[in-house]
Amino acid sequence: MASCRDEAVALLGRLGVPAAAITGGSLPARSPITGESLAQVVETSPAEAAAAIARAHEAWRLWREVPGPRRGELIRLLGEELRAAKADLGLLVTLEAGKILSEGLGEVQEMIDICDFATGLSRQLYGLTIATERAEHRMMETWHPAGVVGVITAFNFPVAVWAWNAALALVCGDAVVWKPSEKTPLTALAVQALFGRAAVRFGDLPEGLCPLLLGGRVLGEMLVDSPLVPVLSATGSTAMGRAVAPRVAERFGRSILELGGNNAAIVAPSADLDIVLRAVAFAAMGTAGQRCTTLRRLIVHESVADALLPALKRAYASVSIGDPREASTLIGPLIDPAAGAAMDRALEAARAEGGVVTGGEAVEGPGGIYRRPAIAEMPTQSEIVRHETFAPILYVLRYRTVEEAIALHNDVPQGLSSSIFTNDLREAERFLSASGSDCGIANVNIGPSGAEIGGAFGGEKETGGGRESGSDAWKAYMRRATNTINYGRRLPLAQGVSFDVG
Ligand code: UN1
Repeated sequence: MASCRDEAVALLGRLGVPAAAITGGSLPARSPITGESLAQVVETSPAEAAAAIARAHEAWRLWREVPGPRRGELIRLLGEELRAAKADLGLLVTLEAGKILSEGLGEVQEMIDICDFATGLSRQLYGLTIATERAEHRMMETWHPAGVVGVITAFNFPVAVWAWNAALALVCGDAVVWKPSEKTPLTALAVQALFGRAAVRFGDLPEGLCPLLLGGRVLGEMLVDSPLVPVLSATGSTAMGRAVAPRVAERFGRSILELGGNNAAIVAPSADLDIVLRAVAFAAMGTAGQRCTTLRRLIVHESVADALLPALKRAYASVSIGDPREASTLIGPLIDPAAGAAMDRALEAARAEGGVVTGGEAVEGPGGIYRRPAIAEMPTQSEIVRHETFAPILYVLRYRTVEEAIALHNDVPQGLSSSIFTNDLREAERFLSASGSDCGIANVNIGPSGAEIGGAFGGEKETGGGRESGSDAWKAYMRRATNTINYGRRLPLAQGVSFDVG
């Protein structure tokens, strides 16, 4: 295999990233595959960031006047650029975030999908007309561009999460200022270059509408605190959300938060175990356990546990771990040594809490941090099970009644995604009902990860309550106005109030 650095430099050149942006800077870009340095990225200074936010605000003032369908044309062109660059950008995601190539390509596909969605949406930014109590009046609501949207993204979906936010925000008439993870500046630069190509083809895009801020926490904090940023969308840990949300609220900004998950699947007695096995393998081990939707808890009925667990352990033992560029690899590296240490600590805690752990050991790879995914059979839903560790650890719990399973399922602080595997209609509908799963995503007979863009994505409780991507998530990127119009010659007041000055 070529060195990650050589491959990355060639890809960045093809994707249109200027060499000056990735040489001699103070932000190191590393590949988790080998641990090697890929580039020294030039950081954005706080003064440059402040100027970029101010420019984005000015650009928004022009962009908000551009008709929605014309704004949609920009996103249609971005989708075309992404289609043309899919192979290169997908491989760059693999090199910088460490996910296997088919997942790197899948992430770019997710960007293309949201561009298609947003292009259609650009002709459907509609409000309601509402019956009014007054004669010769009309009441309606209209949706207007909100302003600058700040987007803070995590390393694990370094490009797709930006696209969910940016594609919607741009057709909604907003400007978008992006602060990606310090761990993935190169994919962000590549997306910026592709966006630049779309902008040139578009023609008259306001200057500075969509800037990129590269660097550390201080830049994210500028977005959090800026009064020029009415909407802040942040993806990351619950700890990050806890720091961000009150600061945005303090200035009456709006935040869209996608924070930690602790996603579970219930396996009922009637479940099709072949489907369970395949779904659990992808949901729990895919992306080396580093999705916010990763399956972390398997709640198995006691009558099927002894049939399912040996098969699952065989799958865990045989899964191929290593260089994610190899076609045969299913599990790539963890993002960095800290992630490996967090996994080791969590497994120690699981043992201390009475768990029996299979797997989890270090695996020799091409230089990065590689771990065999682990299964931890736990006596109870103890502290470590209730905690999100961003690593491939699947905690297994047993249950007797479906009520007990749903109670266990909901008894964690997070509420992102969930599944039940059952062929019993009553159980499935109970799980999806008001007294079932308390998550933002609840599935039947598929795993909790790998959601499509057409639905609203996000979750409750410590997951933060935000919704991105499909359905009517676009509304969070706009401001709503209620309009009442009098087309008569009298002035009736609402609620029958009389106030006659004549
Ligand atoms: C994330 O891990 O931050 O549903 C996003 C999924 C993907 C997105 C995950 N479509 O797993």
